[in-house]
Amino acid sequence: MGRLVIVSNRVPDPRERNQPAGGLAIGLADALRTEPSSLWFGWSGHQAESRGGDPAPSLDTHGKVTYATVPLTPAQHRGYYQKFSNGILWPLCHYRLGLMDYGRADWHQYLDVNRMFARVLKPLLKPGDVIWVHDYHLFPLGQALRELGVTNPIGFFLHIPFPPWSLFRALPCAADILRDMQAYDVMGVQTEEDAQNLWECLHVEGMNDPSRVVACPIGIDPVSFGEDAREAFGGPEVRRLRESLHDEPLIIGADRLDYSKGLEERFLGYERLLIRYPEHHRHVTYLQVAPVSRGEVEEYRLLRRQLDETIGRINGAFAEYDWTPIRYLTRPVPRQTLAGFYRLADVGLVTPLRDGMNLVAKEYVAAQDPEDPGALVLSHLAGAAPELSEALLVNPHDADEIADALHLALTMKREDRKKRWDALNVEVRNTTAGTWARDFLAMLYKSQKTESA
Ligand code: ADQ
Repeated sequence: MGRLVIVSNRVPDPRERNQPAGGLAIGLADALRTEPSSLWFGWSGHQAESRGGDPAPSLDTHGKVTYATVPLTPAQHRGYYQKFSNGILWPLCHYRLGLMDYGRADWHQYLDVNRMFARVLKPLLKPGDVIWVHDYHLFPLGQALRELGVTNPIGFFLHIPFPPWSLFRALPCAADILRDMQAYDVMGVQTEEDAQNLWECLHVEGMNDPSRVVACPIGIDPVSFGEDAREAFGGPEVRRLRESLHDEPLIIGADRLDYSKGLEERFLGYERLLIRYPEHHRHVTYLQVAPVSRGEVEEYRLLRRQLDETIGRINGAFAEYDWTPIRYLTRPVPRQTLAGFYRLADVGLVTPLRDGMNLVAKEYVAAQDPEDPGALVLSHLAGAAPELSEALLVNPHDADEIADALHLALTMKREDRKKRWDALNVEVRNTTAGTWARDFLAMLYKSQKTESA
């Protein structure tokens, strides 16, 4: 049997204890544990000037996984990664057309980097390998590999939402991307809505086989996450946090500092809670952990400044000399410590304006004490919402709705919390990182058999 070859923009450094906060690396690391052997290919995270020709990949084997990485030149990093991937595709796929800043040179850089990845990867491939490409940075990679003569099965999974044709067609190179994507044997997205949107777009560009587009929601490893949460709960960080709260309730949020996560709207929702339900003054604390992400992109710098201002304003207006309504950290917190914080928190607050899935919502559920679980307040625009329909679902644009849901969550009786959590927990245990990878790969293998039949 061949290897599983994973291709993603960033490849995690297996020696780093604290991986950057990012859903893709976490979902895949959980899924890879069950694979007999695999190759993980992508960008090293470093930049280096070109010495002419393609870079040679660095190979590093840890256990069953070989990591093969290449650096990018500063010009590639800017055009392919910062501009085209994060300044054009990311806002477009999160329905934020107004933030899309298109430039044709960036599109060409994006294509060139995808072709370079294909040229460097091809000699590392073996005949039985199955290739699984991840995310919006690599839409054209499958086609670039096919043009080099690669005939192995190639699947693609998109971790972020896919918008409808009426929006996607605003991208000047939409048709090129959709034509290139048809090189993939299977294309997976997080939800039925994304699958419908992608299928509609591919169909406009001439594809006639809907069975190649599948909804395959990602999950976490709930058992190991639950264990991490229990262990961290007894540790020094959770003890310090607990002692600082003096038995008063805690609301927790944890997101990369990204405009898709709805942080500004969430703070305004919390402010509405303090305005409309003053009984929570001097009692409730909201801890938001939001590690800085993509700090070199202008939009993210602006967002950070705006959040600093909003939090300063809310704390300035409501704080007492012995109570701070919002505690805000822009450093990453180790994932295990975060698991302990989730277990301690009475409310998990997850309100993205759009999100492919949102693993934090699932992690919050997995971390709870089954006898006395907290309540989850979740945006109905997160990809996780159809599965986690027993959460307190809110529209993240409606500050009053967030305030009402927070009040309900803070005052909910234990039996009600338990009933909701039981239903949520069933979902989190049914769809895991393991079932996600297994289901997707089963479809990829099946497509191979159908083709050769
Ligand atoms: P992300 O946008 O990164 O992922 P998410 O799914 O929530 O979003 O995953 C974030 C991960 O980082 C979680 O595992 C979380 O625990 C961790 N994390 C968040 N804040 C952290 C912090 N402060 N410190 C340490 N760790 C932190 C993308 C898509 C999502 C999709 C995933 C997986 O945008 O929609 O769910 O990929 O497909």
